[in-house]
Amino acid sequence: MNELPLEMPQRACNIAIVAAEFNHFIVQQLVDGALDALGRHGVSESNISLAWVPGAFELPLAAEVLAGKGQHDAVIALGAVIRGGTPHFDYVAGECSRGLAEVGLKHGLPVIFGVLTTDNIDQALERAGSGAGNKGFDTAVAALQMISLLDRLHGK
Ligand code: INI
Repeated sequence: MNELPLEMPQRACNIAIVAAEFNHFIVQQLVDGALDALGRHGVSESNISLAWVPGAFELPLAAEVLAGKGQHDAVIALGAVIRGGTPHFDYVAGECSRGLAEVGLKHGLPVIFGVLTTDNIDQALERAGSGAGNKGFDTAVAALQMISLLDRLHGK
């Protein structure tokens, strides 16, 4: 059997983060978690770019433009869509996830879904805490694991 386990990349990586300003107090914690994870895994700050968009609905377009530049090994999209906060939760969350998946498949690039979709603020805060309970941290780890996997699948 040829098994490809989850691994961290053995090279320098360029990472783009796109983050939604809406529910900023939660999303900033996701950004901090992602930066923490990238730093712990040896990604230098100069190899990370961070772009803010107004809300989660705008994340796919920013991800698409960044992916098209071909300068990044992965795009991490961070946001928080809270059901209680909007009557159009399903449209915002649905279009965001659909759009991000489309960008990843179009460019063959890891586009990582770090958008919280919760019923209320408490659930979002639970997932944006410090350390292990931070979805931003997890998404950064997933980005690095996918970079490593794609390197191996491409025979690099
Ligand atoms: N954007 C979010 O990121 N989270 C939300 O919870 C949210 N709510 O509640 O509406 C939200 N709306 C804004 C949306 O993403 C767009 O920025 C806006 O519709 C302009 O296109």
